[in-house]
Amino acid sequence: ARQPIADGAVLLRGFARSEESELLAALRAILLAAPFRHMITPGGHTMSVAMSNCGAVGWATDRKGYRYDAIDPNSGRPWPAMPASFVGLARRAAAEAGFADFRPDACLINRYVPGAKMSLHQDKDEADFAAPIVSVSFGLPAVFMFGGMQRSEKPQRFALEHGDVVAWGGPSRLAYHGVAPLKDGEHPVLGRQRINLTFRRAR
Ligand code: MD5
Ligand code: FE
Repeated sequence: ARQPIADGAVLLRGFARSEESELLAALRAILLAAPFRHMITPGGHTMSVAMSNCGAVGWATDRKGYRYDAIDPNSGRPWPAMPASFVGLARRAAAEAGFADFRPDACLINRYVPGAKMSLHQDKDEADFAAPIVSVSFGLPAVFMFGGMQRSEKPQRFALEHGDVVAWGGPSRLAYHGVAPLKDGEHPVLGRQRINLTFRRAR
């Protein structure tokens, strides 16, 4: 079902479930070429979320700042290509949410283990905020925090579960958001982790 959760944000419960085995097989192949790593923030903190990317460009952070780059800094090679199954899912989800012709060029892959979190932030390293961001959740459920246009606004909380997809566009594209510390548990498919695919038009 298509569930509006904020101005411009649409939750598609279970949207990725029917293709999960194909998506997760493609994900495993990506991670062999570009394994998860804990990146360092410009402030010198090691992120609790482990990350990788696929696509023409990938998001990365280090002491020098945040950026999108075609090269994986750990391997010196280009990020793995975005599989057709990923592009197709992101495009269909965006269209279902009302965003026609989404052409993602970056897919950030986030891995949360119990205790890992993402503090409130805005996604603003992309060139064009007209394109939505499509996020796909797999594995353990997470409590997602959706704030407003100011960090001081008290965030709304809601659960994101295995196979859920959210398209964030319009006014929600630049809203503050984050993920509460992951609660321990065991997911039948992915075990003790949550994986989130975040599709973006970066360039
Ligand atoms: C996650 N990742 O669950 C989320 C999914 C990130 C990140 O936030 O930056 O890697 S993307 C959620 C998102 C994107 C753009 C806008 C909004 C949420 N929002 O308005 O709430 O690992
Ligand atoms: Fe974000």
